[in-house]
Amino acid sequence: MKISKEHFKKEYRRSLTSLYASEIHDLTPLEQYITLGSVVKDYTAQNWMQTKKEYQQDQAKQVYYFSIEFLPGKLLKSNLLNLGILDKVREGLAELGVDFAKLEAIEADPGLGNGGLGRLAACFMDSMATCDVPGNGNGIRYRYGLFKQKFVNGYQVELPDDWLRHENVWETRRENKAEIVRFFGDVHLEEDANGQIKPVYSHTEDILAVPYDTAMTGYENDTVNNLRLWSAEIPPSEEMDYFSEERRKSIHSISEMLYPDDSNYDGRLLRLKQEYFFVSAGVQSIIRYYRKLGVPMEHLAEKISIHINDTHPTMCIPELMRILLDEEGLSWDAAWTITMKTCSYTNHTIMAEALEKWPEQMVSNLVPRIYQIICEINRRHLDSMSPLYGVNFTQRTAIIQDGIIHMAHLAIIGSHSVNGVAKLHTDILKEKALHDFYLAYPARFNNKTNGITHRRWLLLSNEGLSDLISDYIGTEWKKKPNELYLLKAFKEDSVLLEKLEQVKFENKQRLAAYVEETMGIEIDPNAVFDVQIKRLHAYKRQLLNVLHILSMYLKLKESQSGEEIVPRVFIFGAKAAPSYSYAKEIIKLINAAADMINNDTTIDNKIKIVFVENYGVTLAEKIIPAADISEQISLVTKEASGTSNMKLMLNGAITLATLDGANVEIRDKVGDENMLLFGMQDAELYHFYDSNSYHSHEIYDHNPRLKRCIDALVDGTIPNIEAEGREIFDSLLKYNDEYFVLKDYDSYVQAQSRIDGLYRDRKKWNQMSLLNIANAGDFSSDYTIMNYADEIWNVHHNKNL
Ligand code: 26V
Repeated sequence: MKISKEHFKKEYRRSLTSLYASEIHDLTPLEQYITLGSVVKDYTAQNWMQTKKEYQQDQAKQVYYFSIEFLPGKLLKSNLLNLGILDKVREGLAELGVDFAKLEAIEADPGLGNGGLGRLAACFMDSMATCDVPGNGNGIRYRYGLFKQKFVNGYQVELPDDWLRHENVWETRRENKAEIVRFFGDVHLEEDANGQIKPVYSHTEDILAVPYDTAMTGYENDTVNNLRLWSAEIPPSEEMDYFSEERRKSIHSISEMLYPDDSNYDGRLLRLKQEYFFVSAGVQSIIRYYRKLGVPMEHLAEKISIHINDTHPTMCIPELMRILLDEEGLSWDAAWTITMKTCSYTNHTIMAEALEKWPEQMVSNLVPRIYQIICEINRRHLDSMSPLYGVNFTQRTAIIQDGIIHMAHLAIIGSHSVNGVAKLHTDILKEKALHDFYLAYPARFNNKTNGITHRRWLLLSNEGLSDLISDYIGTEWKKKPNELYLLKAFKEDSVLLEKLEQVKFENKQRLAAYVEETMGIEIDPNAVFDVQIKRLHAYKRQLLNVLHILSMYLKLKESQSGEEIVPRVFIFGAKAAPSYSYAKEIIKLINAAADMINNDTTIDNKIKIVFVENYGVTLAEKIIPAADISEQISLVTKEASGTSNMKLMLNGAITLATLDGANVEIRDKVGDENMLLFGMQDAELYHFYDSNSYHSHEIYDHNPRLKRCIDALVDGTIPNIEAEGREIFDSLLKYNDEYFVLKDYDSYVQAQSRIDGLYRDRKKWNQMSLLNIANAGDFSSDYTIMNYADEIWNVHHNKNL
């Protein structure tokens, strides 16, 4: 975008006059931020309109990415970067006496997701716009995002995330694009005047779905796509009922808050309502757009692709069927062919507890017409499969079994593509978790390894490293991130290696200052910063990390010789689902260990633990550039992909990992020698499962060092640990350690013990770090998106990347 600094300053002044009728220095920082936001939004508006016009004129095929979560992070700086005016705006503001960093800090971080799934959706939005993919996001505008986390006495406490308290400058409410979503009531089929069978509804409860659109700007390409989030409101026909408190509450509750649970499937009616709400509004608005194109319905799949991000939006399939059958009057077979060609599905977890299964009763009561259609899909599926595969096999793939609707089954049966999110994960889907479906529909299964946008996760959050890279290999890599491999040529360049070390050091200093200011903990930027940032889950094994810290600490205390270790700062960021008590106990354990270790003056600050409160996208942007070690230590087969592994690698951290999820692809890129691998591999784990031969007690009994750490949970070693210590102890011994923490412990400690030696050899360390950065470009979500575009959606993208 061609905008001069002077032009920007003029616009900024004009905007603040029109918004506040005040002088610049009379504005509060919030008002200044809103002024800046409105100027930037204006800048995107032209391109936004133009992009929409071009898509319409070209009748370009559009992708609709349906996701119940989007975690975009703050948008001010990313919009400026993508518009190509970040530096100009910063300078312009400085000349006006305004501190950009202060304004940036004011923006609310929209926490409309739990973790990896929602963040992936946001990276994909960024990459679709950048790769010129005509892509639309479709989700829910939650009034409250994921809870704000506080620690009180070491325990997690949840507070509401009132992210819309101040104006959201990025969104545009589009009341004229609202849709009606029907719930409850009765439905029966009747023949209309033309002899068509049509459903007749009575006693339904209708909700108005109002879209709020947010511009998704592409990187220096003038493309602006749309993220559409729906808000539930009272339909105009019911304004008379506005004063019915109960009805008003029940409507608003639909888009009131994000469910904070990614640890367990929770079959609540409100959640099912949320799912149908954004699915129905989204699919209706797609068809409304499509009708205007004047292309026959039979060609829908040539113009529209609907992507189902995990099973939450699976009702896209019966909802599209409903519209094609009931509103468009198509035959079942015609409607089914179109629906299958249009829809595709991504699976994000194999954890059985997470798979969505709804009671038939609940679905038939809440969305009776959708229920009828699901039953018919199921009936036809069974009828067509049984003769080919026999009754038993077919029954295992049924959508409805014993009064339960299996959403993943519906998603697979109604889609032309089913993908996993990393090689290992897709192999597990094919060979284990979804094996029956793979036998029936082998051509549908494919892998799309996750990616991350290198714009947010390097250009924006690590400017020092970005500039250093550009000094050596030019700036082409910003548009073609795999060109980062050019850095490999500088592996022996000691000047670059030292500069790399210096950039990391400065990032660590910045994080240290933040930690000191917000938590009062002093940490030394010369220490190794060892980072584990992700949701708190037993399978991710934060406990393994803590047990190792305890063993390091106890060893340090017990060794009279004063063994020299490189000082270490262990950094954690993690929220636990409010109902996941085991995860909360681990949080308490980490905080108690932090209190004990951080305040023990006898260990000479050799170990520190920092557990940041309220981990989210904004904190990730501060922590990742400062990381030396990336902890990716899930039990093998359990982490579908992981994406913090990619972000940390891109910022030069060394990965300490099991061969799980996308760690496998990271190993394939950087090689074993530039990572710290440990732990069981999948075959060994399956052997334990098959032979039932794992007994954690045996390991405990034969490993005194490990025993000492585990005993510390219950023997009073750690102050302020009580019931939770016992619960964790029991999970490991009495309940046989479901996630094989004890099994992998020795191997983890060994991998950990290599770190000091490697870090002391700074040249070697910096080389490893450089090679990690050089190999991380392939994990840009730009490539992932181009693969989706080519192999699943069959849509246009900018091949020049
Ligand atoms: C995870 C788990 C694991 C513990 C037991 C129950 C349960 C329930 C739900 C979930 C999360 C499901 C969806 C999800 O967020 N998956 C994440 O998706 C990321 C993006 O593909 C991927 O990188 C993560 O590995 C995956 O956990």
